[in-house]
Amino acid sequence: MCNLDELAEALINGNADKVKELTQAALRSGIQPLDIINKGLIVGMDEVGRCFKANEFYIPEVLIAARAMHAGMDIVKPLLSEGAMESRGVVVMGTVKGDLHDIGKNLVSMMLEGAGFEVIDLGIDAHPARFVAAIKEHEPDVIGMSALLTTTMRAMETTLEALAEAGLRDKVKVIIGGAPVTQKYADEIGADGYASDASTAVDVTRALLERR
Ligand code: B1M
Repeated sequence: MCNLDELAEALINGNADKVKELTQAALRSGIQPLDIINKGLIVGMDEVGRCFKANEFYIPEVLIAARAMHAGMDIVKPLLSEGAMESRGVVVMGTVKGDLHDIGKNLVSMMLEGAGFEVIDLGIDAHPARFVAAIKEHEPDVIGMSALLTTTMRAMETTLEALAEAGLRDKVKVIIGGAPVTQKYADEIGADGYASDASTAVDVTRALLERR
């Protein structure tokens, strides 16, 4: 038998082996894969986000919990029938042109995945044309841009210009973040949202999609 609260707790504790074991036990006891995700893994990751925001957890704990979440997801995802897992939305995420920092961007991506979003990761040094191409290919709800350098944050503006030139700006919401980025800058360049940390990025993404 497996209780999903126990699964969420193992995830919060970052115990990937236990998450694997409890996920398999849950499946054996007849719990549906989707319930394992929504009532176990996502519940756990939500709590990790809350702890991170409250400074009860730091970056290593979040990364370890995200790894535990992936251990469970790897088991249940292949069992979902096509379309069974209703994605909360699709996010194309990238570190902007000229910028090689990806630790924060990866953390944001993992928290979004933990919250049930599908994330398409463009990696680092993502030029505006790559965001444009990814929007055409994946039709995301949101694009997320990360920048860690005062020099590269300007690429957020040029990416928004490229989106507008391609006629795509009103097709997606845009959220930005990274150490030098501020709400003021987001307002200046016309981004739809700004988040100072990975957990807030999930809240802002949810709020942007609710408002559509
Ligand atoms: Co770089 N680096 N670095 N660096 N580096 C900084 C950013 C710097 C502040 C260090 C310093 O001088 N004190 C400085 C920037 C100065 C400035 O512009 N103001 C700097 C510099 C100058 C450079 C180089 C130019 C150094 C050189 O070569 N002379 C060079 C640039 C390379 C390039 O990008 N073109 C460089 C290179 C590197 C490494 C490759 C060595 C390495 C990156 C490795 C990697 O990412 N894989 C590196 C690192 C590790 C850092 C520091 C030490 C740590 C950054 C980090 O990962 N933080 C950093 C100094 C520091 O911050 N203490 C520094 C942890 C991470 C979880 O936080 O990314 O802020 P952060 O993400 C947070 C939030 O910002 C937010 O959520 C995250 C989690 O809460 N967030 C978002 C991030 N993205 C978001 C997106 C969102 C929403 C929220 O929505 C989409």
